[in-house]
Amino acid sequence: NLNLTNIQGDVLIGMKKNIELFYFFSISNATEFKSTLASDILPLVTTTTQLLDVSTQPITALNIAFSQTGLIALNITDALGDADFAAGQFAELTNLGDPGSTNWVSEFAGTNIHGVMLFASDTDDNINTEVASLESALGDSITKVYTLEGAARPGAEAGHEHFGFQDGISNPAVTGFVSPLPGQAAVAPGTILLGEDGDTVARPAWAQDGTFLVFRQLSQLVPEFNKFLTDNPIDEPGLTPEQGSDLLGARMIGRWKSGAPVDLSPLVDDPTLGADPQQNNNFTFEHPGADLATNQTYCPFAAHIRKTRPRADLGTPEDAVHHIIRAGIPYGPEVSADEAASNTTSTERGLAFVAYQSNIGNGFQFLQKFWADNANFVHAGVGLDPIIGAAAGAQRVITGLDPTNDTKTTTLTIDFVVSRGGEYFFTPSLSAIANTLSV
Ligand code: N7H
Repeated sequence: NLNLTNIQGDVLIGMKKNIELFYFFSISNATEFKSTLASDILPLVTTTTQLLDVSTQPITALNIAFSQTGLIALNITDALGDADFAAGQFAELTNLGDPGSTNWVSEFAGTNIHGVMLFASDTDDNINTEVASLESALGDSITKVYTLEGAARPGAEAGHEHFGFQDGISNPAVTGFVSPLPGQAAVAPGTILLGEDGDTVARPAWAQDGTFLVFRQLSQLVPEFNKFLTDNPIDEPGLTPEQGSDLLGARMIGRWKSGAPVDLSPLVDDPTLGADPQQNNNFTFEHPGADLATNQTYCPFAAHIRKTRPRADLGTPEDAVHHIIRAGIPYGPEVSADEAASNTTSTERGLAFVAYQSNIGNGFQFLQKFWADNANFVHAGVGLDPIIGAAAGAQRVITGLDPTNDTKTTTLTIDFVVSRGGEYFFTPSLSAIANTLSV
């Protein structure tokens, strides 16, 4: 049984709030910081148990995580057993397909960020109040390096990311915590949590029930994406150009805007299916009478959700380790009328991407580098993931997006998702904060 009062709340179920502030800091005075960590921060750190029930959810939820340089600043020298975490994200940016650091937020370019606090609530006021109170308790023991505020999109777009697609549908079910819904991947707790069943790496005892938090600020060129869809409708008999454009978008993701998987509803959106948790994950890409290795009439091999979770393409049972729990949130304003009319982004928006896993090389990095950025995964010549696949800024060639012509290639001359960088963090258990990090 997992110790849910010891695991920070965002990891297994997310913060359950509409606004989330990522507060990146560096530590200037370790002794003072440790003392405030114990006295003021730890009592506010939200546990999994607290988030499970609406009645126990705090007004403002708080989680905290540390980079490798942050642990060193706290004089914690035990190796956590993760080379990617130890190196930091900046050292690895070419591994992720980023075209150097030109697009990186300057504060992420380096190893100066020691930690991040995640504040989540339903109003800015609540968040500002808690930030001000912690800042005053922390005094000059830390320096604010950078902040990014994410928020659910307004009205009917709530829960949808900026391209317009329902997000947060498919996360793995951690065995011993929840039972999987139909089609949901079931993973051993050790795939996400250090020191739990299924984690095969040697870890210091205090790291148990911690996890690695991958943060990425991923900007999205929404008007440009929409223009691409408008210009390249799939010419399928019976579809209007607008429906053909929607179909192209759905095939790039592998789901319609409602969340309905194209594998179950290949030609039109089906909002009832999209909203039904018993059905919206219940597919494998296998179909009677169709060859799994070649058929793309239901879902392209390159589709974002097929690249990042190939289901039956990798055989059954599903692979055990290449899974992450995603807990990101959109940031930035809605597309303005000017941006829509000019098909050009002028104000940054995107996804404050958060992924949890016990092994960054098996999790986020594997999905990005060996799957999304790999033109020959899951089959030779498939091309990159049209959403997140990156080739250091070079154009991307993708096959299979047109269900009427499997061999037709689509060339994407720009990336619709542009990495602005990020960092790798360790989200410790509450007992690790109490007994190791704050002493
Ligand atoms: Fe993705 N999108 O809107 O296009 N993602 N993602 N992602 N993603 C998913 O199933 C999106 C990113 C995964 O189990 C959905 O919850 C955008 C990175 C995985 O079937 C949508 C960005 C990585 C899944 C998006 C982005 C992943 C997934 C469908 C960046 C890892 C689950 C909704 C701006 C390296 C696959 C859902 C499964 C789903 C979008 C980033 C991974 C709509 C816009 C960087 C594992």
